[in-house]
Amino acid sequence: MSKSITRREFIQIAGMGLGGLAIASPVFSWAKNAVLMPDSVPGMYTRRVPTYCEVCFWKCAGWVHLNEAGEIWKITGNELDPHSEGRLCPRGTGGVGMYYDNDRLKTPLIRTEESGTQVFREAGWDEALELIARRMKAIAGKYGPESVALFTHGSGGHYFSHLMKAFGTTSIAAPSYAQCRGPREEAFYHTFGEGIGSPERTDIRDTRCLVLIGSHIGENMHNGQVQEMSAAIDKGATIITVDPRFSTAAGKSTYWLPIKPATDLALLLSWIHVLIYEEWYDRKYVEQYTYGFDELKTHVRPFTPEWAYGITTIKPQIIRETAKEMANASPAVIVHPGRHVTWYGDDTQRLRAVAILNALLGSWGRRGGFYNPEKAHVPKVKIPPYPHPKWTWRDAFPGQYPLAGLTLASAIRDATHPDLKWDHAYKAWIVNGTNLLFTLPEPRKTVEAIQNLEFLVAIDTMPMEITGWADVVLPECTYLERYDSIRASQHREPAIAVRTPAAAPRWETRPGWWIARELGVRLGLKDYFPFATHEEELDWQLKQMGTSLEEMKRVGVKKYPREYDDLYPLEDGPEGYEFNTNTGKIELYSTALEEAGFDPLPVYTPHEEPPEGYYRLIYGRAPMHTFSRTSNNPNLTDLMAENTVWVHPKVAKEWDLRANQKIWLQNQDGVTSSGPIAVRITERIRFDSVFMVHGFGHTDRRLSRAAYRGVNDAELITKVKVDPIMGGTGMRGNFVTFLTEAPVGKGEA
Ligand SMILES: Nc1nc2c(c(=O)[nH]1)N[C@H]1C(S)=C(S)[C@@H](COP(=O)(O)OP(=O)(O)OC[C@H]3O[C@@H](n4cnc5c(=O)[nH]c(N)nc54)[C@H](O)[C@@H]3O)O[C@H]1N2
Ligand SMILES: Nc1nc2c(c(=O)[nH]1)N[C@H]1C(S)=C(S)[C@@H](COP(=O)(O)OP(=O)(O)OC[C@H]3O[C@@H](n4cnc5c(=O)[nH]c(N)nc54)[C@H](O)[C@@H]3O)O[C@H]1N2
Ligand code: SF4
Ligand SMILES: [Mo]
Repeated sequence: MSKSITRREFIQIAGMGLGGLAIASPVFSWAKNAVLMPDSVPGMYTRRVPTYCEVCFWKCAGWVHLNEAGEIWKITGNELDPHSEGRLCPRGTGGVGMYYDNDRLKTPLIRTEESGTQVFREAGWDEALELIARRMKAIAGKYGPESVALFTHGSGGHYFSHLMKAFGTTSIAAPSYAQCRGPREEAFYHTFGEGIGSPERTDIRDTRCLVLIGSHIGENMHNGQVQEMSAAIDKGATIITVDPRFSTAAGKSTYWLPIKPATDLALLLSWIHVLIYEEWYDRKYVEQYTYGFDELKTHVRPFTPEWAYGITTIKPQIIRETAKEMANASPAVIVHPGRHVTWYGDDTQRLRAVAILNALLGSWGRRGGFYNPEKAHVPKVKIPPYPHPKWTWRDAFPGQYPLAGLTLASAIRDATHPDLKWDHAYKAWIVNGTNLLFTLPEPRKTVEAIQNLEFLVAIDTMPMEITGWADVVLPECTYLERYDSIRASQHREPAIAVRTPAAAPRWETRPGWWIARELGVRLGLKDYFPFATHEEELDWQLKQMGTSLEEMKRVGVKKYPREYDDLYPLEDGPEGYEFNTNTGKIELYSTALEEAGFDPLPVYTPHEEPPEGYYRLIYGRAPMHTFSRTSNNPNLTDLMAENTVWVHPKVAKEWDLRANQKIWLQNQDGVTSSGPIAVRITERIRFDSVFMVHGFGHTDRRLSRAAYRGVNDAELITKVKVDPIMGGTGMRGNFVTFLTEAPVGKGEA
């Protein structure tokens, strides 16, 4: 029996039990693993099984091909799938590497102390699950089940959320809200009465003008969206990209507006000004469907292109010209709502301005603008009602973030931190499929919150930073070794896809569905888990959807006809259309924001500027990686092994930096990067900013290919601007300077 350890040490290496396995294995080169992976000899595979990808949240459906020995060989796209159109992105193809990665978690691990040092010891499933159930019951007995919180991202979310709700807590958070797309969902909801959802309901395929504001499609490799953008370009669409960096998208654009970072709202307000005062907006649509036009017109009167020029550095002529391009394309125009939009803390208001622009252009509900998606309904089996929790995270923040539609991962972290005094407390976290030390800003605060917990369980496939802090680590098998829920995402046409195992789980790894059920049974919640196997559950659901597991294994994807013929409900200007807002209209002027005490029309406020000798830290994606989850993937590290810091030539000259020189970064609060990063000197970044790809700079040495490769942007994000409307964490107000010598205790370049 393990005793409870309160002051956790970060465990980088396995304890004795697993030690032989994990430490003795040399740095596995992909060449070595290739023994398991046959060369691609055409026609040599004998079998294929359907899956949908888990390397990112686009969830493309595909086929896993097996070779004659029955081993996983390659993954290709499913032609019937609207998310992938039969093609996978490089990460999806590289998903094979997740399965073959020998650094994977292999058995359950339990934190223990040996000769004064904390280590993990290998454990059997029974022991690990019993321990977790016992600790959860004890914590619930003492503080209530509400004191257990779940952080989750990815497919397993369904199973663990269900388990938590049955247990009696609704403190369940995904980072995809407060660290990602929360502000855009609330902004669009409070304008059009509906959110954007995923895949985004943007009709890029048929658009004549696409405006990207910090949305770097092409590096942000959401498959269907990238394919549609490329089709739109082929058909002659105008692309306008607003980005302080010359992104891949900027390279394909008619206009690149290298905006001064943090000033986008000024540009948006100015575009609104031009559309209204030049009378380039869709007058009929605005009269028929919107509320608050006169107030908006008065509000934006001062925001001329000349006003915006002084703030954004974008020339007035360009602001007018690009506004005209949008108007010419209207209504087949999309001012893209973006996806990772938690930038500067006024993000809901910035996205409100984006929504208002789209309304003025008449693009919502019209072809080439925003379509009306549908999804297939997946039946749920009858289970007992969930208990009602006595408190939630909201009790820690009375009156704050009133328009947060979902739980804030950052708020649960903050409510666990010893500095926040309130009536309740979080005592245990279950963390599934999210590497919180990379994902949440202010990672030190995350560690301090963890130290304040009585119990931390991490469910992951890899030995990531979060698992190094856990008391119990449960190794999930990869998506290639398991069934998962039926994918029924929104799209133009409802479609479903299934994921089925292409191989047995390697080592002692298990599917999330099984882990959640086994825990449920041990917590006395068996009635909530009526099916003994996931296959049975899927088959039961599929049969009610007019198919079966057996059929789905053959086709992988099935399409359903739309229930209503309303893909573009506002195309012909129907009378009496009701929006799901307080006024039943598209709210240019938001009554909900006004009621909650916020500006009903977006107001520009200047943001802090980098101090002398510092540069704004901006970050983004690379096409061949997803966050921190792929940085040890043998196939994908072959394509890109680490990140670099992009520096403008003028700045490099001032600092006497050479290309590929390894430097350390230090931020405005004196926090220095854990390791060095190579300099990339390029005109593609503004002189006032530096850029890096998120997801590198791992510090867990159990990741043999990723440890200390590049820098983790999150560790330099120590200042956060929280959106008062919905709690999104604005992360782009951090500034860095360069250290060319190794700081004390940080090793060599
Ligand atoms: N600094 C900074 N922070 C950010 C961002 C940024 O760009 N910069 N981006 C933000 C955005 S947009 C988002 S959406 C979030 C993303 O946040 P996360 O989804 O937390 O991102 P990852 O770093 O990929 O962490 C995923 C974790 O899941 C594990 N995992 C992978 N597959 C499986 C599986 O099948 N089962 C289980 N159980 N685990 C699995 C991985 O090993 C890894 O530990 O981060 C946000 N935070
Ligand atoms: N390959 C790959 N694709 C992915 C992911 C991945 O991990 N890998 N993650 C997916 C997920 S969950 C998300 S949320 C999306 C995120 O993808 P997006 O929503 O497209 O992008 P962001 O990460 O917010 O933005 C990065 C871009 O914003 C620019 N930028 C920085 N500051 C400013 C500013 O002040 N103003 C303007 N206008 N631009 C600025 C940066 O230069 C960069 O080009 O990507 C998705 N697609
Ligand atoms: S876009 Fe790429 S990584 Fe994302 S689900 Fe599709 S194939 Fe996988
Ligand atoms: Mo995201």
